[in-house]
Amino acid sequence: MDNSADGAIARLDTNGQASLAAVDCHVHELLLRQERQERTTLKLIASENFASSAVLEATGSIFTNKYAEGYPGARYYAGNEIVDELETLAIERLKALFGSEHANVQPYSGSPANQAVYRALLSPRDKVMGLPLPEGGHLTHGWSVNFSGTDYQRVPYGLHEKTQQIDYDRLRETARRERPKLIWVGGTAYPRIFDYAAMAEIAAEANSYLVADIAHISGLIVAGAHPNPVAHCDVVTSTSHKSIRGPRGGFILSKNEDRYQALYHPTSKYNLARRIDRAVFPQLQGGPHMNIIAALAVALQEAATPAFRTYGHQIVRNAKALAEALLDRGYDLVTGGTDNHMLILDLRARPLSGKAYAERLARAGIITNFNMVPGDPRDPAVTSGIRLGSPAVTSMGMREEEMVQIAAFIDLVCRQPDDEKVHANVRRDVADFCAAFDVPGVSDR
Ligand code: DSN
Repeated sequence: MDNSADGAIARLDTNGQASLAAVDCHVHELLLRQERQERTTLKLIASENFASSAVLEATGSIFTNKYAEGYPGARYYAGNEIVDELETLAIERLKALFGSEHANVQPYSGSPANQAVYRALLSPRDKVMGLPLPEGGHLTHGWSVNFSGTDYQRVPYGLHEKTQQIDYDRLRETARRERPKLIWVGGTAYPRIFDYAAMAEIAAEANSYLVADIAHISGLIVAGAHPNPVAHCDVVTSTSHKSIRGPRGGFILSKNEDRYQALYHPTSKYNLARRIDRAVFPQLQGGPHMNIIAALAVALQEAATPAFRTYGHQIVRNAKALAEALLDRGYDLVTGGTDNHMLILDLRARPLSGKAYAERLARAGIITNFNMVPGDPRDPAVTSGIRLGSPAVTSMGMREEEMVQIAAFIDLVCRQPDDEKVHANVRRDVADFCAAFDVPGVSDR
């Protein structure tokens, strides 16, 4: 086979059908290596999952080729009748699943979705309340190095010192005093249920917009394993690739009307839904990624099934089982456990940093991310914690008993962090352990 660049281009030019292996053996080889990694390691990153083969097929489809700036029925390019149907299908499925009045499926991911919320609701320098990153919040909820922390006034709210859960009383006091225009509820490292009803009361008292970021938990919400914030919030944002198991993208749900239109947007001729849409396009983005929107529609179809409901509840059962097994082995967990899909190991009492443990675990085939813990004395690039999540291993079909074994693997490595033989043995055992399970989108292709 002629694998030279010239040979590859010639084949592509003649029929446009050459396979990846024929066109680019380098990328193909990397893909095979990544596939092998996905099949033989434990993916415990709380924000990752395995998209199904159907979702991957739509992601890699010819919808990649279509430019469709604008919205269904109002595009800036011709030939969009089919993708109009496609985008409308995704929107309608999303509205039905979450019970939302309005949906926008064009954000390229979670951070752009959140950026659109700022554009639609606020003016630069307005006050924004959010959970700080070290306490489990997200960069875009007002963290200092992010646009949300530099272009807006940050008013952080925090955790209760003892419970390490959101201190709603203190939050209420701060909101009354500061009167932020927007309050975020959501995060990336918060292992408990969010009390949306309490947050809605607090936001109403302070004339604040309430925006839920459900990127991590959207799959749990659809499955009924976490409360749905839609009724309580003005806007809800999410990524589409975490627990909801779709392609890498984002979406925004909102009410149609703005309850603070007269107060904050008296001269705008657009209601809340239109302002969200206009913030996404044309203010921030260009053409939507129609292949991703197609894959989102597929994922939403999958998420509407009874099997997905079972899956969502099993995610939580697995996270709780993993938490219990680690507590039994003497580990400290932020908040002492979990109500959702993730747990945060607090390693401050142990000799190494979160980063060092995460690196050792990765050598043993256990893929995690190092993470700040509340009150962390270490830098965000080092940290004293590790975040673990159950969505991906639950997609492989693992249940509570496998979580007990995973805790044993983690413990073996963390007890002997500098013993490379232990890492190698656990790596082999983890691969054998994973071989008994299917990996959606990988082993079924
Ligand atoms: N990177 C995401 C996560 O891992 O939670 C947040 O943006």
